[in-house]
Amino acid sequence: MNILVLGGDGFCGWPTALHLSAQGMKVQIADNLSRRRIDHQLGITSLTPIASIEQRLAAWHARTGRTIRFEALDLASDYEALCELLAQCAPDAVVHFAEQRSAPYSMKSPATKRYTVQNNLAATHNLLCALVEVGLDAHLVHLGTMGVYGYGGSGAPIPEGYLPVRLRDAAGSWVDREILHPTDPGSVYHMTKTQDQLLFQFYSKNDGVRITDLHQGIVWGTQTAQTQLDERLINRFDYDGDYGTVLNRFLVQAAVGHPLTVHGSGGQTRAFIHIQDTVRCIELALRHPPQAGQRVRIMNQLTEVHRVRDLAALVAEQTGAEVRFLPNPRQEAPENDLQVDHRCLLDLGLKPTTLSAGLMREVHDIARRYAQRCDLRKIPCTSRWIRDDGDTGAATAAVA
Ligand code: NAD
Ligand code: USQ
Repeated sequence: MNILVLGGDGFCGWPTALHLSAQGMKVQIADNLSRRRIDHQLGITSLTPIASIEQRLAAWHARTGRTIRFEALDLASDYEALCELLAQCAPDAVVHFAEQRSAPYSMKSPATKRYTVQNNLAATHNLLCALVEVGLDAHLVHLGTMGVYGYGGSGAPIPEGYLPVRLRDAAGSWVDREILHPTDPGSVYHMTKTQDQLLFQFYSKNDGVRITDLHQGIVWGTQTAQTQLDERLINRFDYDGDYGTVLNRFLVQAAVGHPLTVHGSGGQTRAFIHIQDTVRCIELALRHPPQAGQRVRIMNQLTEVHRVRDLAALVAEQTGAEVRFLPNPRQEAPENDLQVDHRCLLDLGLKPTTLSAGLMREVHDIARRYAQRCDLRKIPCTSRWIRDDGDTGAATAAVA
Protein backbone atom coordinates (compact mmCIF):
# COMPACT_ATOMS: atom_id res chain seq x y z
CA MET A 1 0.00 0.00 0.00
CA ASN A 2 1.22 3.49 -0.88
CA ILE A 3 0.54 5.98 1.95
CA LEU A 4 0.96 9.74 2.24
CA VAL A 5 1.22 10.89 5.88
CA LEU A 6 0.37 14.59 6.32
CA GLY A 7 1.74 15.98 9.59
CA GLY A 8 4.17 13.05 9.70
CA ASP A 9 6.77 14.88 11.81
CA GLY A 10 4.38 15.24 14.77
CA PHE A 11 3.72 13.25 17.94
CA CYS A 12 1.19 10.87 16.32
CA GLY A 13 2.34 11.19 12.70
CA TRP A 14 6.00 10.23 13.16
CA PRO A 15 5.42 6.88 14.92
CA THR A 16 2.58 6.16 12.48
CA ALA A 17 4.86 6.70 9.47
CA LEU A 18 7.46 4.34 10.99
CA HIS A 19 4.86 1.72 11.91
CA LEU A 20 3.37 1.70 8.40
CA SER A 21 6.84 1.58 6.82
CA ALA A 22 7.73 -1.37 9.08
CA GLN A 23 4.60 -3.16 7.79
CA GLY A 24 6.08 -2.96 4.29
CA MET A 25 3.97 -0.04 3.11
CA LYS A 26 5.48 2.66 0.90
CA VAL A 27 5.36 5.84 3.01
CA GLN A 28 5.87 9.50 2.18
CA ILE A 29 5.63 12.32 4.76
CA ALA A 30 4.58 15.93 4.16
CA ASP A 31 4.80 18.49 6.97
CA ASN A 32 5.45 22.24 7.25
CA LEU A 33 7.32 21.74 10.56
CA SER A 34 5.08 24.39 12.19
CA ARG A 35 4.99 22.38 15.41
CA ARG A 36 8.77 22.75 15.78
CA ARG A 37 8.42 26.51 15.14
CA ILE A 38 5.72 26.76 17.83
CA ASP A 39 8.15 25.09 20.28
CA HIS A 40 10.62 27.80 19.41
CA GLN A 41 8.02 30.56 19.68
CA LEU A 42 6.93 29.37 23.14
CA GLY A 43 10.49 28.75 24.31
CA ILE A 44 9.82 25.04 24.95
CA THR A 45 11.43 21.80 23.85
CA SER A 46 10.20 18.24 23.84
CA LEU A 47 11.25 16.37 27.00
CA THR A 48 12.83 13.84 24.68
CA PRO A 49 15.64 15.03 22.37
CA ILE A 50 13.99 14.86 18.94
CA ALA A 51 16.25 14.74 15.90
CA SER A 52 15.62 16.85 12.78
CA ILE A 53 13.35 15.26 10.19
CA GLU A 54 16.38 14.65 7.94
CA GLN A 55 18.26 12.86 10.76
CA ARG A 56 15.15 10.87 11.63
CA LEU A 57 14.71 9.59 8.08
CA ALA A 58 18.42 8.83 7.66
CA ALA A 59 18.38 6.85 10.93
CA TRP A 60 15.31 4.88 9.82
CA HIS A 61 17.03 3.99 6.55
CA ALA A 62 20.27 3.04 8.35
CA ARG A 63 18.41 0.83 10.85
CA THR A 64 15.96 -0.90 8.52
CA GLY A 65 17.01 -0.29 4.92
CA ARG A 66 13.58 1.29 4.35
CA THR A 67 13.14 4.71 2.76
CA ILE A 68 10.57 7.31 3.76
CA ARG A 69 10.52 10.43 1.60
CA PHE A 70 9.80 13.88 3.04
CA GLU A 71 8.21 16.92 1.43
CA ALA A 72 8.13 20.34 3.16
CA LEU A 73 4.62 21.55 2.44
CA ASP A 74 2.05 23.80 4.10
CA LEU A 75 -1.29 22.13 3.55
CA ALA A 76 -3.18 25.30 4.41
CA SER A 77 -1.43 27.57 1.91
CA ASP A 78 0.52 25.51 -0.68
CA TYR A 79 -2.49 24.24 -2.63
CA GLU A 80 -0.74 23.86 -6.00
CA ALA A 81 2.16 22.00 -4.39
CA LEU A 82 -0.32 19.71 -2.64
CA CYS A 83 -2.00 18.85 -5.96
CA GLU A 84 1.40 18.12 -7.50
CA LEU A 85 2.38 15.94 -4.57
CA LEU A 86 -0.87 13.95 -4.76
CA ALA A 87 -0.49 13.48 -8.52
CA GLN A 88 3.16 12.42 -8.25
CA CYS A 89 2.73 10.18 -5.18
CA ALA A 90 -0.67 8.70 -6.28
CA PRO A 91 -1.29 7.28 -2.78
CA ASP A 92 -3.81 4.54 -2.05
CA ALA A 93 -4.52 6.40 1.19
CA VAL A 94 -3.75 9.73 2.85
CA VAL A 95 -3.48 9.97 6.64
CA HIS A 96 -4.23 13.53 7.80
CA PHE A 97 -2.66 14.64 11.10
CA ALA A 98 -1.68 18.13 9.89
CA GLU A 99 -3.56 20.50 12.21
CA GLN A 100 -2.82 22.74 15.21
CA ARG A 101 -3.89 20.37 17.98
CA SER A 102 -3.54 22.14 21.32
CA ALA A 103 -6.71 23.44 22.98
CA PRO A 104 -4.79 25.82 25.35
CA TYR A 105 -2.69 27.20 22.45
CA SER A 106 -5.89 27.78 20.47
CA MET A 107 -7.26 29.86 23.40
CA LYS A 108 -4.07 31.80 24.12
CA SER A 109 -4.72 34.98 22.14
CA PRO A 110 -6.77 36.38 19.25
CA ALA A 111 -3.80 35.58 16.99
CA THR A 112 -3.61 31.91 18.02
CA LYS A 113 -7.40 31.51 17.76
CA ARG A 114 -7.34 32.87 14.21
CA TYR A 115 -4.26 30.85 13.29
CA THR A 116 -5.87 27.63 14.53
CA VAL A 117 -9.07 28.21 12.55
CA GLN A 118 -7.28 29.32 9.38
CA ASN A 119 -4.70 26.55 9.53
CA ASN A 120 -6.98 23.64 10.40
CA LEU A 121 -9.95 24.44 8.19
CA ALA A 122 -7.86 25.49 5.18
CA ALA A 123 -5.67 22.38 5.56
CA THR A 124 -8.63 19.99 5.63
CA HIS A 125 -10.54 21.75 2.86
CA ASN A 126 -7.47 22.05 0.61
CA LEU A 127 -6.88 18.34 0.97
CA LEU A 128 -10.46 17.41 0.05
CA CYS A 129 -10.55 19.85 -2.86
CA ALA A 130 -7.17 18.62 -4.15
CA LEU A 131 -8.19 14.95 -4.00
CA VAL A 132 -11.17 15.78 -6.22
CA GLU A 133 -9.20 18.07 -8.56
CA VAL A 134 -6.46 15.49 -9.08
CA GLY A 135 -9.08 12.76 -9.51
CA LEU A 136 -7.58 10.39 -6.96
CA ASP A 137 -9.74 7.72 -5.35
CA ALA A 138 -7.50 7.63 -2.26
CA HIS A 139 -8.93 6.67 1.14
CA LEU A 140 -8.66 9.66 3.50
CA VAL A 141 -8.03 8.77 7.15
CA HIS A 142 -8.37 11.81 9.42
CA LEU A 143 -7.45 12.18 13.08
CA GLY A 144 -10.45 13.77 14.74
CA THR A 145 -11.13 14.04 18.45
CA MET A 146 -13.50 12.71 21.09
CA GLY A 147 -13.90 16.37 22.08
CA VAL A 148 -16.31 16.97 19.17
CA TYR A 149 -19.07 15.32 21.22
CA GLY A 150 -18.41 17.53 24.23
CA TYR A 151 -18.45 16.51 27.86
CA GLY A 152 -21.93 17.59 28.84
CA GLY A 153 -22.77 14.12 30.11
CA SER A 154 -26.32 13.39 28.93
CA GLY A 155 -25.95 10.00 30.60
CA ALA A 156 -26.43 8.21 27.27
CA PRO A 157 -23.46 6.36 25.74
CA ILE A 158 -21.78 8.26 22.91
CA PRO A 159 -22.19 6.33 19.65
CA GLU A 160 -19.52 6.08 16.93
CA GLY A 161 -20.33 9.32 15.14
CA TYR A 162 -23.99 8.87 14.26
CA LEU A 163 -27.01 9.24 16.50
CA PRO A 164 -30.23 7.36 15.67
CA VAL A 165 -33.20 9.73 15.81
CA ARG A 166 -36.93 9.27 15.22
CA LEU A 167 -38.89 12.11 13.59
CA ARG A 168 -42.50 12.56 12.54
CA ASP A 169 -43.00 13.23 8.81
CA ALA A 170 -45.69 15.57 7.43
CA ALA A 171 -48.24 12.72 7.44
CA GLY A 172 -47.58 12.05 11.11
CA SER A 173 -45.70 8.77 10.61
CA TRP A 174 -42.45 8.01 12.42
CA VAL A 175 -39.27 8.16 10.30
CA ASP A 176 -35.97 6.72 11.53
CA ARG A 177 -32.80 8.58 10.61
CA GLU A 178 -29.16 8.64 11.67
CA ILE A 179 -27.58 12.08 12.01
CA LEU A 180 -24.10 13.27 12.92
CA HIS A 181 -23.99 13.38 16.73
CA PRO A 182 -24.54 16.99 17.89
CA THR A 183 -21.28 18.77 18.59
CA ASP A 184 -20.29 20.65 21.74
CA PRO A 185 -16.68 21.81 21.35
CA GLY A 186 -14.78 23.03 24.42
CA SER A 187 -12.13 25.17 22.69
CA VAL A 188 -11.41 26.90 19.38
CA TYR A 189 -9.23 23.90 18.48
CA HIS A 190 -12.06 21.43 19.20
CA MET A 191 -14.43 23.67 17.21
CA THR A 192 -12.25 23.28 14.10
CA LYS A 193 -12.61 19.51 14.42
CA THR A 194 -16.40 19.77 14.53
CA GLN A 195 -16.26 21.81 11.31
CA ASP A 196 -13.95 19.25 9.68
CA GLN A 197 -16.83 16.79 10.10
CA LEU A 198 -19.09 18.91 7.88
CA LEU A 199 -16.39 19.23 5.22
CA PHE A 200 -16.09 15.43 5.20
CA GLN A 201 -19.85 14.91 5.04
CA PHE A 202 -20.15 17.23 2.02
CA TYR A 203 -17.19 15.84 0.01
CA SER A 204 -18.28 12.28 0.73
CA LYS A 205 -21.81 12.98 -0.49
CA ASN A 206 -20.94 15.25 -3.42
CA ASP A 207 -17.73 13.71 -4.76
CA GLY A 208 -17.73 10.22 -3.31
CA VAL A 209 -14.48 10.76 -1.37
CA ARG A 210 -13.95 7.70 0.84
CA ILE A 211 -13.27 8.95 4.36
CA THR A 212 -12.59 7.48 7.80
CA ASP A 213 -12.72 9.98 10.68
CA LEU A 214 -11.09 8.64 13.85
CA HIS A 215 -12.41 10.39 16.95
CA GLN A 216 -9.40 9.92 19.14
CA GLY A 217 -9.13 10.39 22.90
CA ILE A 218 -6.09 11.83 24.72
CA VAL A 219 -2.92 10.06 23.63
CA TRP A 220 -0.43 9.13 26.34
CA GLY A 221 3.00 7.51 26.26
CA THR A 222 5.91 8.24 23.96
CA GLN A 223 7.51 5.26 22.33
CA THR A 224 6.37 2.60 19.91
CA ALA A 225 8.18 -0.54 18.77
CA GLN A 226 9.89 1.46 16.00
CA THR A 227 10.73 4.76 17.76
CA GLN A 228 12.70 2.90 20.43
CA LEU A 229 15.01 1.22 17.91
CA ASP A 230 17.42 4.20 17.92
CA GLU A 231 17.59 7.44 19.93
CA ARG A 232 17.46 9.43 16.67
CA LEU A 233 13.99 7.93 16.08
CA ILE A 234 12.62 8.95 19.49
CA ASN A 235 9.14 10.46 19.56
CA ARG A 236 8.37 13.90 20.97
CA PHE A 237 7.07 14.25 24.56
CA ASP A 238 5.22 17.49 25.35
CA TYR A 239 4.92 18.41 29.04
CA ASP A 240 4.45 22.21 28.91
CA GLY A 241 1.25 24.06 29.86
CA ASP A 242 0.06 24.39 26.26
CA TYR A 243 0.95 21.15 24.45
CA GLY A 244 1.44 18.69 27.30
CA THR A 245 -1.60 16.47 27.75
CA VAL A 246 -2.78 15.55 31.18
CA LEU A 247 -1.39 12.05 31.80
CA ASN A 248 2.01 12.68 30.19
CA ARG A 249 2.23 15.89 32.24
CA PHE A 250 1.51 13.98 35.45
CA LEU A 251 4.21 11.42 34.56
CA VAL A 252 6.91 14.04 34.07
CA GLN A 253 5.74 16.08 37.06
CA ALA A 254 6.13 12.98 39.22
CA ALA A 255 9.59 12.35 37.78
CA VAL A 256 10.86 15.88 38.56
CA GLY A 257 9.22 16.19 41.98
CA HIS A 258 6.61 18.78 40.90
CA PRO A 259 3.11 18.47 42.43
CA LEU A 260 0.58 16.93 40.01
CA THR A 261 -1.46 19.83 38.56
CA VAL A 262 -5.14 18.84 38.76
CA HIS A 263 -7.49 21.50 37.34
CA GLY A 264 -10.45 22.19 39.62
CA SER A 265 -11.83 19.15 41.39
CA GLY A 266 -10.36 16.81 38.77
CA GLY A 267 -13.85 15.47 38.09
CA GLN A 268 -13.33 15.80 34.32
CA THR A 269 -13.67 12.35 32.73
CA ARG A 270 -11.84 11.79 29.47
CA ALA A 271 -10.98 9.01 27.00
CA PHE A 272 -7.37 7.77 26.66
CA ILE A 273 -5.25 5.70 24.30
CA HIS A 274 -1.55 4.77 24.26
CA ILE A 275 0.53 5.95 21.28
CA GLN A 276 1.32 2.31 20.37
CA ASP A 277 -2.42 1.69 19.98
CA THR A 278 -2.84 4.89 17.95
CA VAL A 279 -0.50 3.58 15.26
CA ARG A 280 -2.22 0.18 15.25
CA CYS A 281 -5.62 1.83 14.87
CA ILE A 282 -4.42 3.79 11.84
CA GLU A 283 -3.15 0.59 10.26
CA LEU A 284 -6.49 -1.14 10.96
CA ALA A 285 -8.40 1.77 9.43
CA LEU A 286 -6.17 1.69 6.34
CA ARG A 287 -6.57 -2.07 5.90
CA HIS A 288 -10.37 -1.79 6.11
CA PRO A 289 -11.31 1.14 3.85
CA PRO A 290 -14.93 2.20 3.36
CA GLN A 291 -16.65 1.02 0.19
CA ALA A 292 -17.42 3.40 -2.68
CA GLY A 293 -20.63 5.29 -1.90
CA GLN A 294 -20.44 4.61 1.86
CA ARG A 295 -21.03 7.61 4.13
CA VAL A 296 -18.11 8.93 6.20
CA ARG A 297 -17.07 6.12 8.52
CA ILE A 298 -16.53 7.36 12.09
CA MET A 299 -14.77 5.27 14.72
CA ASN A 300 -14.08 6.28 18.34
CA GLN A 301 -10.37 5.68 18.93
CA LEU A 302 -9.80 5.08 22.64
CA THR A 303 -9.12 2.21 24.97
CA GLU A 304 -9.90 3.51 28.47
CA VAL A 305 -11.91 6.21 30.25
CA HIS A 306 -10.61 7.91 33.41
CA ARG A 307 -11.37 10.79 35.72
CA VAL A 308 -8.47 13.27 36.00
CA ARG A 309 -8.29 13.09 39.81
CA ASP A 310 -8.22 9.27 39.66
CA LEU A 311 -5.28 9.43 37.26
CA ALA A 312 -3.49 11.81 39.61
CA ALA A 313 -4.16 9.44 42.52
CA LEU A 314 -2.84 6.48 40.51
CA VAL A 315 0.36 8.29 39.51
CA ALA A 316 0.79 9.58 43.09
CA GLU A 317 0.34 6.09 44.52
CA GLN A 318 2.94 4.61 42.18
CA THR A 319 5.51 7.42 42.50
CA GLY A 320 4.89 9.15 45.84
CA ALA A 321 4.10 12.47 44.09
CA GLU A 322 2.00 15.17 45.79
CA VAL A 323 -1.36 16.05 44.18
CA ARG A 324 -2.30 19.76 43.96
CA PHE A 325 -5.79 21.01 43.08
CA LEU A 326 -5.50 24.29 41.13
CA PRO A 327 -8.07 26.82 39.87
CA ASN A 328 -9.19 25.55 36.46
CA PRO A 329 -7.94 27.83 33.63
CA ARG A 330 -10.55 26.31 31.27
CA GLN A 331 -14.31 26.67 30.94
CA GLU A 332 -15.47 23.06 31.26
CA ALA A 333 -17.86 20.98 33.31
CA PRO A 334 -16.26 20.37 36.73
CA GLU A 335 -17.58 16.81 36.78
CA ASN A 336 -18.84 14.60 33.95
CA ASP A 337 -19.54 10.97 33.23
CA LEU A 338 -18.42 9.47 29.96
CA GLN A 339 -19.66 6.30 28.38
CA VAL A 340 -18.43 5.70 24.86
CA ASP A 341 -19.12 3.04 22.28
CA HIS A 342 -15.76 2.05 20.80
CA ARG A 343 -16.42 -1.40 19.41
CA CYS A 344 -15.45 -0.72 15.78
CA LEU A 345 -11.67 -0.78 16.25
CA LEU A 346 -11.87 -3.65 18.75
CA ASP A 347 -13.89 -5.60 16.19
CA LEU A 348 -11.19 -4.89 13.59
CA GLY A 349 -8.64 -6.51 15.93
CA LEU A 350 -7.24 -3.82 18.27
CA LYS A 351 -5.64 -5.32 21.42
CA PRO A 352 -5.49 -2.44 23.91
CA THR A 353 -2.37 -1.45 25.87
CA THR A 354 -3.69 -0.75 29.35
CA LEU A 355 -2.62 2.05 31.64
CA SER A 356 -1.94 -0.40 34.44
CA ALA A 357 0.52 -2.32 32.24
CA GLY A 358 2.30 0.62 30.62
CA LEU A 359 2.35 3.43 33.17
CA MET A 360 5.43 2.65 35.21
CA ARG A 361 7.46 1.67 32.15
CA GLU A 362 6.76 5.14 30.77
CA VAL A 363 7.83 6.79 34.05
CA HIS A 364 11.09 4.85 34.21
CA ASP A 365 12.04 4.74 30.54
CA ILE A 366 11.14 8.25 29.51
CA ALA A 367 10.06 10.65 32.26
CA ARG A 368 12.91 9.83 34.66
CA ARG A 369 15.50 9.26 31.95
CA TYR A 370 15.02 12.73 30.45
CA ALA A 371 13.90 14.56 33.63
CA GLN A 372 16.97 16.83 33.56
CA ARG A 373 15.70 18.32 30.26
CA CYS A 374 12.49 19.54 31.95
CA ASP A 375 12.13 23.33 32.36
CA LEU A 376 10.00 23.70 35.50
CA ARG A 377 8.99 27.24 34.45
CA LYS A 378 7.10 25.78 31.49
CA ILE A 379 4.85 23.49 33.55
CA PRO A 380 2.11 25.98 34.58
CA CYS A 381 -0.86 26.44 32.24
CA THR A 382 -0.95 30.12 31.34
CA SER A 383 -3.69 30.06 28.66
CA ARG A 384 -7.05 31.11 30.09
CA TRP A 385 -10.43 30.45 28.48
CA ILE A 386 -11.82 33.61 30.08
CA ARG A 387 -9.65 36.53 31.15
CA ASP A 388 -10.95 38.58 34.05
CA ASP A 389 -7.80 40.65 34.60
CA GLY A 390 -8.11 42.97 31.60
CA ASP A 391 -5.44 40.93 29.76
CA THR A 392 -6.75 39.79 26.36
CA GLY A 393 -3.70 37.69 25.59
CA ALA A 394 -3.19 39.93 22.56
CA ALA A 395 0.59 39.90 23.00
CA THR A 396 0.89 36.26 21.94
CA ALA A 397 1.45 36.13 18.21
CA ALA A 398 0.68 33.00 16.22
CA VAL A 399 3.42 30.92 14.66
CA ALA A 400 4.89 32.44 11.49
P1 NAD B 1 1.44 17.48 16.53
O1 NAD B 1 1.27 18.95 16.65
O2 NAD B 1 2.54 16.83 17.27
O3 NAD B 1 1.57 17.07 14.98
C1 NAD B 1 0.90 17.73 13.94
C2 NAD B 1 1.87 17.86 12.77
O4 NAD B 1 1.20 18.54 11.71
C3 NAD B 1 3.09 18.71 13.14
O5 NAD B 1 4.28 18.05 12.76
C4 NAD B 1 2.88 20.02 12.37
O6 NAD B 1 4.11 20.61 11.98
C5 NAD B 1 2.05 19.55 11.19
N1 NAD B 1 1.17 20.59 10.62
C6 NAD B 1 0.29 21.40 11.27
N2 NAD B 1 -0.30 22.22 10.39
C7 NAD B 1 0.20 21.92 9.16
C8 NAD B 1 0.00 22.43 7.85
N3 NAD B 1 -0.83 23.44 7.62
N4 NAD B 1 0.68 21.88 6.82
C9 NAD B 1 1.55 20.85 7.03
N5 NAD B 1 1.81 20.34 8.25
C10 NAD B 1 1.13 20.87 9.30
O7 NAD B 1 0.03 16.84 16.93
P2 NAD B 1 -0.33 15.31 17.24
O8 NAD B 1 -0.44 15.16 18.71
O9 NAD B 1 0.54 14.42 16.48
O10 NAD B 1 -1.79 15.25 16.65
C11 NAD B 1 -2.01 14.83 15.30
C12 NAD B 1 -3.50 14.84 15.02
O11 NAD B 1 -4.16 13.96 15.92
C13 NAD B 1 -4.12 16.22 15.20
O12 NAD B 1 -5.00 16.49 14.15
C14 NAD B 1 -4.86 16.10 16.51
O13 NAD B 1 -5.99 16.92 16.50
C15 NAD B 1 -5.21 14.63 16.58
N6 NAD B 1 -5.31 14.15 17.98
C16 NAD B 1 -4.24 14.22 18.82
C17 NAD B 1 -4.38 13.78 20.14
C18 NAD B 1 -3.25 13.85 21.15
O14 NAD B 1 -3.49 13.57 22.33
N7 NAD B 1 -2.03 14.18 20.75
C19 NAD B 1 -5.62 13.28 20.57
C20 NAD B 1 -6.69 13.23 19.68
C21 NAD B 1 -6.53 13.67 18.37
N1 USQ C 1 -5.90 18.92 32.91
C1 USQ C 1 -5.55 18.95 34.26
N2 USQ C 1 -4.26 19.23 34.56
C2 USQ C 1 -3.29 19.48 33.63
C3 USQ C 1 -3.66 19.43 32.26
C4 USQ C 1 -4.98 19.15 31.93
O1 USQ C 1 -6.37 18.73 35.15
O2 USQ C 1 -2.13 19.73 34.00
C5 USQ C 1 -7.29 18.61 32.55
C6 USQ C 1 -7.93 19.63 31.60
O3 USQ C 1 -8.50 20.72 32.32
C7 USQ C 1 -8.95 18.77 30.88
C8 USQ C 1 -8.31 17.39 30.83
O4 USQ C 1 -7.27 17.40 31.82
O5 USQ C 1 -10.11 18.65 31.64
C9 USQ C 1 -7.71 17.02 29.47
O6 USQ C 1 -6.78 18.03 29.08
P1 USQ C 1 -5.63 17.67 28.03
O7 USQ C 1 -4.78 18.90 27.87
O8 USQ C 1 -4.96 16.41 28.41
O9 USQ C 1 -6.46 17.33 26.70
P2 USQ C 1 -7.25 18.27 25.67
O10 USQ C 1 -7.01 19.70 25.89
O11 USQ C 1 -8.66 17.81 25.63
O12 USQ C 1 -6.58 17.91 24.26
C10 USQ C 1 -5.90 16.69 23.98
C11 USQ C 1 -5.13 16.89 22.68
C12 USQ C 1 -6.11 17.18 21.55
C13 USQ C 1 -7.13 16.05 21.47
C14 USQ C 1 -7.83 15.85 22.81
C15 USQ C 1 -8.68 14.59 22.82
O13 USQ C 1 -4.20 17.97 22.83
O14 USQ C 1 -5.40 17.28 20.31
O15 USQ C 1 -8.08 16.32 20.49
O16 USQ C 1 -6.83 15.63 23.83
S1 USQ C 1 -10.13 14.79 23.79
O17 USQ C 1 -9.74 15.27 25.12
O18 USQ C 1 -10.74 13.48 23.84
O19 USQ C 1 -10.95 15.79 23.14
